[in-house]
Amino acid sequence: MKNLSIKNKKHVCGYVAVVGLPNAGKSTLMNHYLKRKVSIVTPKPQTTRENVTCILSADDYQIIFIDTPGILRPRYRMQEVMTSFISKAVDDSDIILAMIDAAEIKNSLHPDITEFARRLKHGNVIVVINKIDKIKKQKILELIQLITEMFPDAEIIPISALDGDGTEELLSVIISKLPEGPSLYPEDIISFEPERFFVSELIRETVFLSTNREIPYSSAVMIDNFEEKTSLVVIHATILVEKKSQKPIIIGKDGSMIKKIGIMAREAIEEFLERNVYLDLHVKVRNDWRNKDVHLRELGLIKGK
Ligand SMILES: Nc1nc2c(ncn2[C@@H]2O[C@H](COP(=O)(O)OP(=O)(O)OP(=O)(O)O)[C@@H](O)[C@H]2O)c(=O)[nH]1
Ligand SMILES: [Mg+2]
Repeated sequence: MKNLSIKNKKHVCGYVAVVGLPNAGKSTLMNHYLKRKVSIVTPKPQTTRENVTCILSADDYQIIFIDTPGILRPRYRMQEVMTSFISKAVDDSDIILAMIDAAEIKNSLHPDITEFARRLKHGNVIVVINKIDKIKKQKILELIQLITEMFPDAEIIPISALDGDGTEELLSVIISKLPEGPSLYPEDIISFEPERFFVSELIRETVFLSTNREIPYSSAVMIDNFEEKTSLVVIHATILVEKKSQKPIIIGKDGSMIKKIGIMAREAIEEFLERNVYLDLHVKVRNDWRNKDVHLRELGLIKGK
C-alpha cells in the first residue's frame, strides 16, 4: 500500500540556481540541506569559485541546486570566469534563490544586488534573507518591506542557514514552484563532481582558513595523484601561489604552516571520504595564474579546449 501511495503522489524535479553576494551563506545552505559538506564554507568572501551541483532527493521531489560563486565585479580573468558560471546557472534554472545577508543590509540593498535584480529576467525568484540569527526580530519585517520594493514578484523567505531556522519552509516553497516530472538522477547521487574535486576544495578551504590578506585569493589547489590502496588513500597535491614571495608564507617558519595545513586538510578529507588518508602537499609558483587561461584551464576553471 505504501509504495502505491508514493507512486500516485505528484513528483517534482528541477534546477535551482543559488546566487548572491559573496559570503551570503549560499554554500552553508547547501550543506545544511544535503547534511554533508558538499560545498566549502569559510568566513572569507569569494570562497566558492565554480558551480557546485548539490542534489537533494526524496520520495516526491528531486531538487538540483547549483551553488554559485558570489556576485562581484570582475577584476581579473578568474573572476570573469566565476561570473560566467553564475549566468550559466541562472540561464539553466527553473527557480532562482537570490540570497541576501540580513546583517549586511543597512537602509538600502547593495548596488550589486539591485543591479543583479534588474538583470534577472526570470519569473521564478525566491529571495532568501539569510543570517536572521544575527538580527533583531522586528528588523526582519523592515527588511521584507525593503526587499518587496526591489523584487515585487518574488517570494521572500527569512532563514538562518546556520541553525536551520526557516529552511523547511523554504524547501516547501521551492517544491511548490518546481515543475512536475520524474527524477533526472539516481537518488543516491548528491553531486556530479569527482572525489578529486572535493579533495582539492577541502585543501583550498584549509588554505582559506589558515592564511590571510591576499594569500587565500592567490592560491589554488591541484591534485597530482589520487590512489586508493587497501588500507588508505594516498593523495599528492600542489598548492599554487601567484608570486614567489607567497611561497614562504604558505610554507611557514621551518615548514610549520604547510604542516598545519596538511594536518587540518587530511582530517577534513578523511571525514569526507570515510577512509584513512596520506596527504603530501607541495607549493609551487605559477606567476599571475589568475589572469592566464592556460592555468585556469589546468585547474579546471575553464572547461573544454
Ligand atoms: N550567523 C550566521 N552565519 C552564517 C549563516 N549562514 C552562513 N554563515 C556564515 O557566513 C560565512 C560565509 O558562508 P558561505 O556559505 O561560505 O557563504 P557563500 O555565500 O557560499 O560565500 P561565497 O562562496 O564566498 O560566495 C561563513 O562563515 C558561514 O558560517 C547564518 O545563517 N547565520
Ligand atoms: Mg560559497
